[in-house]
Amino acid sequence: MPKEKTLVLIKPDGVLKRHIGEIMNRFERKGLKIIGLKMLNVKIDIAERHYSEHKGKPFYNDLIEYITSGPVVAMALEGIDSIAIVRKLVGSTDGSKAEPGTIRGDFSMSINLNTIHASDSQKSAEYEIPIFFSNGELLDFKMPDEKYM
Ligand code: FUP
Repeated sequence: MPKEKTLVLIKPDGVLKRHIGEIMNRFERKGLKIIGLKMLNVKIDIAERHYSEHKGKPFYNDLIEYITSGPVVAMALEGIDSIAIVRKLVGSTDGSKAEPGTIRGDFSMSINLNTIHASDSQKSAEYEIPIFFSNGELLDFKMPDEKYM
């Protein structure tokens, strides 16, 4: 399995309910490496690029309005098979149905305020990461425990 990079956004409900630390802790304790990190207010043009695949869907306008409504934490995570592993930790889209123990299952009760975004494929990760991070903002370093991962 190759090392992959994936994009995670802690959405405004996750930030405003003070879950940043707990969510990041779940990724770290699993063994994922944080290689990029920032907090930002997402501007409309960035939101539209990020969610371009959903343009025209009934929930699109609410989605854009929501992701631009408050602070977001963006992070790039790296690890072997990290895209699938992160999606598993995140849980299914609708917080009201997501399994307990997953981030959405533990912190969200709805599909629209579902606390977190994570890239769903290699293609999405390659599209999404550069929307939030320039090359120079992604760090290349080794963790001392990588041989145990
Ligand atoms: P996910 O990959 O799990 O984030 O889910 P999708 O890519 O299908 O949807 C992107 C975002 O659109 C979700 F995080 C929440 C929102 N959404 C709705 O609000 N209503 C829907 O019916 C589907 C998605």
